[in-house]
Amino acid sequence: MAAPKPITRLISHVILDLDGTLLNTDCVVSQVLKPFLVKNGKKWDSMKAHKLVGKTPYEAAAVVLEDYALPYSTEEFLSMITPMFNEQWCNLKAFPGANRLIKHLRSNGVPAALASNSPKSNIDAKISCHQGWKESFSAIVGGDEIEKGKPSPDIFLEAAKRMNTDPPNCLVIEDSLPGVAAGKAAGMHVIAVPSVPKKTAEFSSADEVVNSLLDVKPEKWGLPPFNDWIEDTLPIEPWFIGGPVIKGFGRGSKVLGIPTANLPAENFSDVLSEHTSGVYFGWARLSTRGIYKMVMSIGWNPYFDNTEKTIEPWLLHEFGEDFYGEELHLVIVGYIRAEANFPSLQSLIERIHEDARIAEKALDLPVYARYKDSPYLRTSLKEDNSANGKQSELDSK
Ligand code: ADP
Ligand code: RBF
Ligand code: MG
Repeated sequence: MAAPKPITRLISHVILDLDGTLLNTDCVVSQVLKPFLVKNGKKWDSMKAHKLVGKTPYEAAAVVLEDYALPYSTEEFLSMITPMFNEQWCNLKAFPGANRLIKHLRSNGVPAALASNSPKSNIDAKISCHQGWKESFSAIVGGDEIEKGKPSPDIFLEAAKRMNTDPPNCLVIEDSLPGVAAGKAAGMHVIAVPSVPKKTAEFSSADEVVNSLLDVKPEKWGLPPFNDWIEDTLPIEPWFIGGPVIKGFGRGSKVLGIPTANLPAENFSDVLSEHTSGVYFGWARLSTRGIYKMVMSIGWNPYFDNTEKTIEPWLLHEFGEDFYGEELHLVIVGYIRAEANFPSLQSLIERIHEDARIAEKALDLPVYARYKDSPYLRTSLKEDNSANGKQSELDSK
């Protein structure tokens, strides 16, 4: 890894976007729009969802009306769908790392603001469902409180003003292109956390592009570092997945010399959309063989530029044979890094071996070792038809 650039900026204030940055809004958008479109004889196209990211409700509504050739005015359409959205605000999940970041800023006395294109009343409704959030922001600016929404800089300038600071002191964290443009136009530093996968190239105007909030390194900006990393790993709220081992791309062993026992990702689309791509580790159980240490990547394998998000667990044990079709249960307990591209296959392989060494060692630490006894690793998939281990999560507490 390249040596970190010397700190040339000293950030004192952070401004966070809400939808798509702290809160996973995408699922709600499709949950509301899909049935509405079906009722109107149209079919929801998830590929078009990214066009709505970062827009004000009015702009987003206009895009939907045009894309699906719906026979309503923007006002009519908004009056029909707004109540449906309002019912959903409390169901929005925080992205991994969102709570951690908000708490970190607060406990270190770094003033933070929220700046969202959503109307202020929606922001209030959304954050009221997340404990400790409202109190953590020294300013909250809604799209209805300024003249022009993002990409205009107004909203960020207003947030800085309300925090009594100047734009160059502010670090903006944003998932959308209009948001990044707004932050730069305001003369601020911007970290992009793209919510649309594989689109990092489009974010070149941002000062830094990170894969998820877990990858934000405040010390790069002169802010207090996170101190929850333990020996190159970050403990996470554990999650549980399991299923029969299926055929993958057929290149793990052949091309990399690293076999990965793939799970059917379509069975866990909900769990996967909640968790960001990256390299994780934990414990694995093969129903007829036992429990093993495991290191895995989840995502699009940038080096191979896959079109599907896959789950690639490498069990840290020599088996000497295949075990396709066997039941594999995983409990994922820690995070190592974002998935990355590499200049050569050799450097990818070396990095994966490094991940394995990190996981191997970390799993002996009590914080991670205790999950070896998770009931989920003992239950049979047949008993747990949900196959996403939701109920087992409670058991392991
Ligand atoms: P595929 O592309 O079909 O997943 P891989 O080359 O990645 O093929 O090999 C993965 C298969 O190898 C697994 O499905 C499993 O049957 C077997 N295997 C053997 N040892 C291991 C191991 N230590 N970790 C994961 N899979 C292993
Ligand atoms: N693929 C990538 O393109 N980039 C990565 O950073 C990456 N990290 C991985 C880390 C681990 C621990 C494992 C097991 C795999 C990783 N892979 C990564 C995935 C690898 O490309 C994948 O297993 C093969 O493509 C097999 O399908
Ligand atoms: Mg594989």
